[in-house]
Amino acid sequence: MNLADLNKVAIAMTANGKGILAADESTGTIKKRFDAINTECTEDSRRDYREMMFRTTEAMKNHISGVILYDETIWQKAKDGTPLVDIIKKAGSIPGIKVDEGIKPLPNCPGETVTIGLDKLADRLAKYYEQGARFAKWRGVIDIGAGIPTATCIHTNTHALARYAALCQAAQIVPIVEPEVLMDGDHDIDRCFEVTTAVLKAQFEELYRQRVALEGIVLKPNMAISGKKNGKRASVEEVAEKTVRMLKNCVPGAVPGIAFLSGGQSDEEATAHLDTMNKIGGLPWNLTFSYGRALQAAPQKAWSGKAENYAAGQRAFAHRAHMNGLASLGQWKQDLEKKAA
Ligand code: 5MM
Repeated sequence: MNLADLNKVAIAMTANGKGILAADESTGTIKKRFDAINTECTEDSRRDYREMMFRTTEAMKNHISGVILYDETIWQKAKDGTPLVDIIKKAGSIPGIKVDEGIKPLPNCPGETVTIGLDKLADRLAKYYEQGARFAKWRGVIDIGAGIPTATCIHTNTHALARYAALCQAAQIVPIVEPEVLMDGDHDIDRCFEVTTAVLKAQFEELYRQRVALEGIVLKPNMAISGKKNGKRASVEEVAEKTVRMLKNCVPGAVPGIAFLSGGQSDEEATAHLDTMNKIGGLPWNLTFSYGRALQAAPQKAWSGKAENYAAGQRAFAHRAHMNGLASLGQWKQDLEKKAA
């Protein structure tokens, strides 16, 4: 492992003013997104849609440090035959790859899951490196509900994430470590804070046990936030203050950068939360975005699977990338959203 090079990549992934585009929806998930915009989900339509974003050159150059790809996409070629990976690289962005193989029920823990994909991971990582991937992603899923998460679920998922991270670094690939605590329930922000704190503490303990070099990872956490079904949602200020407090308590300063998932927040909420945290400032790591839905909902709607909407889709993507780029610097203003509307 060359730690200096891993550290350089991790720093570039969370560079000032930039963040990560999570475009790694598995085929089932992208189908759901396409169903919502009445678009047929085929290999070509998935390619066209993703190519549209990757060719939004200025936004990619200025605000997107890296793109997380799904296995299908990393091997795909654009309409003109250029590999999609080359388009991403030409735009100055780093190609990355989702390497987990999804979630399965966790035995003896009703309602909980474990993320799979460790078998033969070393071989797959070597092939992805050859294809241009310089970072990877693995998402553990932890739900909050009555009697969950169990200690078994937290241990099993954080252990798998640490094993994945160690294998990535051995393959000279920066691991994005994503232990996601879902915001689907009716819990309040303090319950999310408590569970996420337990998960992050366990995560760094497991990373330590697997001898993962923290200078060569990027953490992708959820924010401390109210569950979607909670009637009394915490304010932007409370989310920012509690998330920063939680991270300061759990994440060592050796980690170069933290890139949040959006988790089902609205586009503007995800931007406002990130911006407010960066306005607090004085943090040991860069705080940025690694958003899927909060970056793509607008361009998906604008494009709606129609070639004539290509430019509108690119404008919508460029706008969200710009807004989140500003938020990563604490320079976003709500007026900028209104002006674009
Ligand atoms: C883009 O969605 C990713 C893949 O999901 P599936 O494996 O379920 O298809 C997902 O892991 C994503 O990278 C993160 O959850 C962040 O996306 P959001 O939408 O939460 O910002």
